[in-house]
Amino acid sequence: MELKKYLQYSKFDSGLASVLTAIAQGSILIQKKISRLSLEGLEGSTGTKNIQNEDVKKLDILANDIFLEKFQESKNVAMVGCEELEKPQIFNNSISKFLINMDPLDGSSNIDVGVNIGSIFGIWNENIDHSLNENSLLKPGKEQIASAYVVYGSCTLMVIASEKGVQCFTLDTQSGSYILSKDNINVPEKCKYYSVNYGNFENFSSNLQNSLINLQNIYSLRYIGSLVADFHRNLLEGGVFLYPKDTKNPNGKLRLMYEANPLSFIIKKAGGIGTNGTKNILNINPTTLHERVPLIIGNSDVIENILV
Ligand code: AHM
Ligand code: MG
Repeated sequence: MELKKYLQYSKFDSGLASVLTAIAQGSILIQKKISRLSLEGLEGSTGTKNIQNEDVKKLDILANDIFLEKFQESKNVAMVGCEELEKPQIFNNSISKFLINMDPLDGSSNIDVGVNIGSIFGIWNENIDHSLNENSLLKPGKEQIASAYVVYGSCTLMVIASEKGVQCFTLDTQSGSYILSKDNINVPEKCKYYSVNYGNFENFSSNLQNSLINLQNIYSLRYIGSLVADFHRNLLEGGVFLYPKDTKNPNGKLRLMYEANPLSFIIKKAGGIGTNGTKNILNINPTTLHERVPLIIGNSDVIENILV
């Protein structure tokens, strides 16, 4: 079943359906650009740094611009917070108040080397009729009404989570539409993998080092270095992804609003959990748009035994 039909058939709110359709349309344009990356001169950096002082890649900016345009066209998005923008983008033509936090291109270090990358979106609904300001986006993850991600990999997949559960759609590049390929996804009870950047091992707490030694005795290590792709594999196969705090990065690396929250919403709907080591990610009250958070996400029973 095509995404459009699925959203109608499953009686998604029409505003939310329009936001998800905008994500699908944007991602199809980005997938085309990725498949011709070097042929269109889209490899490499812009030579600028983002608000977090990270190197900005040409595809980061292109993906940002494409999704912003699609959201504006949908007229259902009032405001977007984004990894690439210091301040949120406000759309005055909006007819409803969906708020989005997005990482338009996750896994930037893998863009130029042909490895899976993705896009991540958290979706909130602003019910109260008041004007929006910079702080309107700072809502806890538990208030998301839906979240989604796209993986550009061996095929292009879009996963959405909402009150109707978690579904995966595969892009049919011939017809140019997403087709439902997995319905009602639940993380498998049996965990297979753990995913962590072992290069940071020396900087982890001794508790965490011991927990990792326990994990390595039981599970296989898989680490792509694109959160969205590591997460997707673990969601389907069973696994735990860790980007914990360490002595050099006391708040970890990943961003609460547009990486940890959307994926924690999805894993919750699939029966797992996302934590910062001590607290459920979805219960954290955000203070800034670009704040970082340690993230441990996946099979709950395994995470229960990880000490930070
Ligand atoms: P990005 O959003 O700029 O691409 O950065 C986030 C990425 C995640 O996708 C991934 O999990 C992490 O950074 C990898 O970091 P490291 O290279 O330190 O392992
Ligand atoms: Mg990212």
